[in-house]
Amino acid sequence: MLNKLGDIKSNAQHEIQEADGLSVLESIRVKYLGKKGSLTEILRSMGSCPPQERPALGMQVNKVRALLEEQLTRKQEELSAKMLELRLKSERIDVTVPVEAPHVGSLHPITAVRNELISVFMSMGFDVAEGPEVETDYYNFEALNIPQDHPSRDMQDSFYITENLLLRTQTSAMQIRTMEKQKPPIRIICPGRVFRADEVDATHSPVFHQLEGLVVDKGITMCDLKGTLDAFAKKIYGSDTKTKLRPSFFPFTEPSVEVDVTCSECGGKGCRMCKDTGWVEILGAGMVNPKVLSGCGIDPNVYSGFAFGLGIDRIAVTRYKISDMRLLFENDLRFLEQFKSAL
Ligand code: 2NL
Repeated sequence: MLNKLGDIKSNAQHEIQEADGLSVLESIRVKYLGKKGSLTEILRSMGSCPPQERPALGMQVNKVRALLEEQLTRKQEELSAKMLELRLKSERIDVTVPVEAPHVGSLHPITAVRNELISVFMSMGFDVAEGPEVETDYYNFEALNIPQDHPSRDMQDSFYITENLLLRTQTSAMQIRTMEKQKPPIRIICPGRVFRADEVDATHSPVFHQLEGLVVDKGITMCDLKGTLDAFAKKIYGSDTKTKLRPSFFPFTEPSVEVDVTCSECGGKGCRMCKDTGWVEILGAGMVNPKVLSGCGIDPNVYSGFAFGLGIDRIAVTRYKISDMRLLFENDLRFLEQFKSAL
C-alpha cells in the first residue's frame, strides 16, 4: 500500500510539473484527487489492510493529498501568470507607429466664402434668415415693386414651375416675410441659391449664390448704408480698402447705388482684374423703396431702411483667382482638392 502511495505521489508530481495548460491541470486533479481518483481509491481499499497499519496509512494519504493540492494550486497560478504574460505580449499595441493619414475633405470655395460673409455680418449684429428656393410670384416680384413688364418676369428669363410659382431669382422673399411678421428694428442677411435662365459660360451660371441684407429702423439713412458696407468691405478685403457709391437703379430701392471697392489685386493702381480702373464692383444696394415697406405693413413715415445684394460666387472667383465659373459647379475633385486650406 505504501509503495503504491509513493508511486501515485511521484507520478502525480511529475505530471503536474509537465502540465502545460489549465485544462491539463484540471484533469490531473480529477485523476488523483477526484471522487474516483487514485488517492480516494486507496482510502477506500484500506479495509483490506491490517487494522494497526490503517492510521499511519490514512495519515500518509492525507499528507500526499495536501501536498498535491498545494502543488496543483501553485502550478495553476504559475500557468495563469504565464498565459497572461503571453496575451499581453501578443496583444501589445505600439501607439508610436505612424498611422496612414485619413482622407480629409474640404469646404467648397462657395461654402467657405459664404461662411466668411455670414460671420462678418453676424459680428455686426445681423441675424441669418433662410427660406425656400421655390417662391410665389408675389414674394419674388410683386412685393419688391418689380413691375409686370420687367424683363426678369419674362418666362424666358426665369424658371417657372406654374404661372404663379418659380425658382427664386433673388433671396429677397425672406426679407419680405421677415418685414411682414417682425416689427423693426430688423437686421438680417439672407444667403442662398438663386436661379436665372442664363446660358452657361465662363461668367454666367443658371444657378448661383446670393447674399442679401436688410436693415429697417427709425432714422436709417444712406450714411448707415455707406458705413455698414464700408466696414464690411474692409473686413473682407483688408483695412486699406476704400469704397465708393455710384448711382444705379433697382425697383425695390430708391435711391439705388452700386458699391465699388479699390481693387484688391493692384491696390487701386490699375490691373487686368479691375480693367485698369482701380475699382471693382462688389454689390448693389439702396434705401428700401417706401412702397416695399408699406406693402409689408411698415409705415414709411416712421421707419426707413437700406438693403443690399451681392454675388457669393463672384467673390469666390476673385478671391481664389478662378478663371471660369463653371469650375465651381462641376465638382471635379482635382479642382476642389486645391481648397483644403480654405476652411
Ligand atoms: C443687385 C443687388 C440688391 C436688394 C438687393 C432688397 C430687398 C428688399 C428690399 C429692398 Cl426685401 N432691397 N434687396 C437691394 C438692392 C440691391 O441686389 O445687384 N440686384 C440685382
